[in-house]
Amino acid sequence: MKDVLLILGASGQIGNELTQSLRKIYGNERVIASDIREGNADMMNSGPFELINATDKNQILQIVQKYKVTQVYLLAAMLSATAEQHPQKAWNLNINSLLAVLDLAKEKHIKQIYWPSSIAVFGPTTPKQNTPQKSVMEPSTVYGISKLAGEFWCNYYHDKYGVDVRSLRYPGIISWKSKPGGGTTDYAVDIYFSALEESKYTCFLSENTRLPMMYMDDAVNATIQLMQTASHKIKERTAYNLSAISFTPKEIALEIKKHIPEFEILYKPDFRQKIADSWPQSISDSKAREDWNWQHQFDLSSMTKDILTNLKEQRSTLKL
Ligand code: AKB
Repeated sequence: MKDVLLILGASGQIGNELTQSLRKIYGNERVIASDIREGNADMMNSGPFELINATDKNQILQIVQKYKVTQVYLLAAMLSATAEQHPQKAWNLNINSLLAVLDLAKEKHIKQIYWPSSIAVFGPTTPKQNTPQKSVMEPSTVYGISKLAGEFWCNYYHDKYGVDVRSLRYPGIISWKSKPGGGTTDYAVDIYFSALEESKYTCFLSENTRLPMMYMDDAVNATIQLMQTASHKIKERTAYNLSAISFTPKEIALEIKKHIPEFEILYKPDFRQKIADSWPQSISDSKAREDWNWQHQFDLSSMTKDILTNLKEQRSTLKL
């Protein structure tokens, strides 16, 4: 039987690009996009789309049965900064959506699940450099607490019910096709748009705040690679550390200046500084590299070149 994939949260930053990549691999009709709101024209026009509230198990089940879905990618989530403003809502969305999907797998409606975790599972007491797979985990944000609890729900459903659920601890994901919303690492996306539009950017984190980051192409590849790996090779059923690059606002600004010499950055840290300060500065992902051969492609320089080239091209097409 051929796999049919359902993406919950397909209109979000990662969901959108993941859906497009999966449609290229599995065929448009076998990748069902869904979200609580409609996505961009490319996604809406390239294949099936359903409006779904990801916390509503019955709604998900109806769509699973309608399309004979075998795999669910659950990307719907409230990110770190917004979650601090709405703790209860964040917990409800991040945990109840996961439990709904885990139960569908336990009841044998679906065969495989992807659910993203985050570097936010680590907290102020975790070693900051090269944070290992297994380390102190005392998150100080609602988002981090929900991701840590979620990881252990995944592990529990795998151990107890044999559910094939897989997860990655994403660092900040940087993209140009779709923007993130409500995260602490979002500055590293906004900065490119502002650099091209106004040649200046006011950063909500201080200049030397180092955080683990990754280009969207690498994040999408890692996700697909993890899901295509034979089940017996997946040794971590909480979530895998995943890493590519680490940089500070000052370093990304210097890289942008190589392409836009007049670019200027100002710093006005807000409440997100405290969240960033609680996270690791760099991550060791040797387990992912060992278990399923993970390798990233983009560093800060190649990512910056790729983003600015694509955004410039997009801007000139829009002006035509
Ligand atoms: C956020 O900033 O909240 C996310 C994350 C690191 O998980 N990008």
